Amino acid sequence: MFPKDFLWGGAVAANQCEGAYNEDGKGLSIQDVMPRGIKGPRTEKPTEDNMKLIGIDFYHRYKEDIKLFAEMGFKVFRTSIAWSRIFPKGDESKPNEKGLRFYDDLFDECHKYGIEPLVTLSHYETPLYLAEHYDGWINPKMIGFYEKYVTTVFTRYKDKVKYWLTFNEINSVLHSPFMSGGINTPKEKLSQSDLYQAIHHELVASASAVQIAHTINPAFQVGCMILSMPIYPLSPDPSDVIEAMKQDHFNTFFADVQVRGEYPRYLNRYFKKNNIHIRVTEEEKEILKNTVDFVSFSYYVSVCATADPKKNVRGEGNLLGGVPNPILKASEWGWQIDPQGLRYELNVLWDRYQKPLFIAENGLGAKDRLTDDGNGGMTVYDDYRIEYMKDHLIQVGEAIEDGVEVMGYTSWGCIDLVSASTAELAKRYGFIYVDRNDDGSGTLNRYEKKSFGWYRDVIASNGASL
Ligand code: BGP
Repeated sequence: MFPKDFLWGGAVAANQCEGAYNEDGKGLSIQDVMPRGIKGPRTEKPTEDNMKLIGIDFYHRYKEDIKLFAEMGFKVFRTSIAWSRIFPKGDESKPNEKGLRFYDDLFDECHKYGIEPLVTLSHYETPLYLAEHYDGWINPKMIGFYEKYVTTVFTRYKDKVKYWLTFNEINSVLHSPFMSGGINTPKEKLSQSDLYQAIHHELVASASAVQIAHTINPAFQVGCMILSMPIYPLSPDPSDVIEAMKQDHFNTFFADVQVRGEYPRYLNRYFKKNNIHIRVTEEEKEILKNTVDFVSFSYYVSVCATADPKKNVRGEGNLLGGVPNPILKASEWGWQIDPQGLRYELNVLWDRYQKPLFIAENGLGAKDRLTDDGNGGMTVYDDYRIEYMKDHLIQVGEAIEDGVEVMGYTSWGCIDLVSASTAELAKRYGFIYVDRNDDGSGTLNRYEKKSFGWYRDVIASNGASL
């Protein structure tokens, strides 16, 4: 049984849906020069083939979209604030009023329908200027810029937003230093010490944001957000089990610091072995003690790990790939589908932290086909998406029965948007189809898919219809 105040909803990120990349004083973000996602090289300047520059035009159509979310019965809507709308370069002393006003209107629109916003402060959209002039989170000055930004938005939206997330999938910086950490130094040239120094700065900034948030409004609930991915041993060989444990440490250490307020000991060993040195001041250690109120995470895939180099052939899967599981099927993009892994992950995180959990992302990216609905309209018969979500939500219900405290679930890309990893529009996640294609064609009109009505029923019955 889902708790009666369970927060059902959907999630997007500003850079993947808003478009309007240079309107109303917005500065460039790193996404404006990433036309190929993480797969391809960045460009010097924004180029027309970058689907994110227009996105799904959410910036101008959010009223229509939020109305549709309300029709599905959303209790919560997760989006991010584009940092470069508020501080166009990132290091200014004064914020951009037009940017602030946009989010005022957006949050007001949510409240009109009783939808609670859940806001990610930094979702892969560092101001480009900070990447190019400061090398992103390698530079300790980033902490101050971030503090200024979060103080500005916490103060402005004090009475409009209650739930906040500090950094989207904070652990993904291990894989994508530019996208996740605004680090301009090419990955190949980035030393491990610099990478972990950048991570340290983000962790300090995250803890500092928690402290600032609670000073501005003690009722604020601030969460961390990690890319979660169970790592199973590929075989019962104990060496594989240990390998899986070691790989898992790289996912969990971020949350360990954010939830427990200090670095876990297992990291010391890794640092020593790899000659990694980072600067941590006494003052920073104190700041880290400002721990989060809840733990949020994305869940799409599980992977396997093996100690046998011959079998260690990695596959695809939500930024941090792994060895494919021979038992599981995969999506069209090679992301393996494992609903029970979600129950497992919920139990593991609950046992580890005893903090309320929030599933901030989960969903199926697929190639949808818009067809006649037989009544003069158009729709997508996305039974595969319904099956995916049903299977996963049943496992959320199981975890709740196991005793795990789950606050809510926001399905990723509740309306079609641009993919983070590949920057395509063809990889669709939504309950709402958006007519826009990767060649730039399309009316931008919205159409309800079959899953739209299905999710509405799930929410209306508080999960009983699953
Ligand atoms: C997560 C990101 C999202 C999102 C999602 C799906 O990694 O937080 O921004 O896009 O994965 O990934 P993709 O868009 O690559 O399919």
